[in-house]
Amino acid sequence: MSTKNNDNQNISHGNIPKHIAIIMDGNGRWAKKRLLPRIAGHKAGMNNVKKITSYANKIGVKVLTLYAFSTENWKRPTDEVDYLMHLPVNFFDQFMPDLIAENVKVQVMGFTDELPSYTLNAVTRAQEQTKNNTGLILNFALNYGSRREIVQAAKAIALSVKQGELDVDQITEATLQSHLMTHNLSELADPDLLIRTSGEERLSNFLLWQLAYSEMVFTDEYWPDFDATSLNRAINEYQKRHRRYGGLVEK
Ligand code: V07
Repeated sequence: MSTKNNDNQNISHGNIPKHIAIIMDGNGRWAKKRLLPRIAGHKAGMNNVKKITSYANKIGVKVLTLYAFSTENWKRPTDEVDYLMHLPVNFFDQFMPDLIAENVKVQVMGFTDELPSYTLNAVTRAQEQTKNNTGLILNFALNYGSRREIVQAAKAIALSVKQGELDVDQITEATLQSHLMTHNLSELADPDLLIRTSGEERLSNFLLWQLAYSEMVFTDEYWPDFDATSLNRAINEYQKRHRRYGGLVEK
């Protein structure tokens, strides 16, 4: 079966990427273009998170990992950081009933102990309220940085060796992988597709280990303008690069 939408993007429903990761860039630029304050862009970006989540769930995506706040974002002006830290609260006040109805499971990964208590409360509550849901996993990267994640994994592994629980020769890629923040996504830990909006073509310290084999699609659209058609276009690009023939992947 294939679906054709109004932008002429055919997506094949047999080969939907299971795990899509998105760097949601361009919210500030979207606002500037409209002579609005940056925070108006963040709000529009947040509303778009809900739209894309519902659409991705509908077409059968299993995991959506969204880069909401990086460990570098604390360097932004205080009032902007303050606004951003309230977005998880606003997001759940506004969208929680819909997400529950849509069977979405919310997860958060990052150095969450450094978040303000109101932010941490909101994300804890959301994870709690959706923990038994079986639909799409909406995985927010919040105060996340990939190098720090890898350092944390290395320290934990070193400690296991020091305490005699692990032999150096037993350390494998699987050991490292099991200490990353994506480990509880199990076989879905590595994204099939990375999308970055707003024209930048860098990883910016996002999922460095996990993106080793992912297809990457970059688009000039600003995140608040990235809609279902845009997602279909990215998936279509993924499917063109990644065709399956009877379970074999032909590159
Ligand atoms: C944020 C909106 C999307 C564009 C990128 C920057 C601004 C949703 C959340 C969120 C995070 C965790 C959670 C529930 C919702 C969010 C931040 C920024 C910090 F459990 N959007 N969004 N968090 N933006």
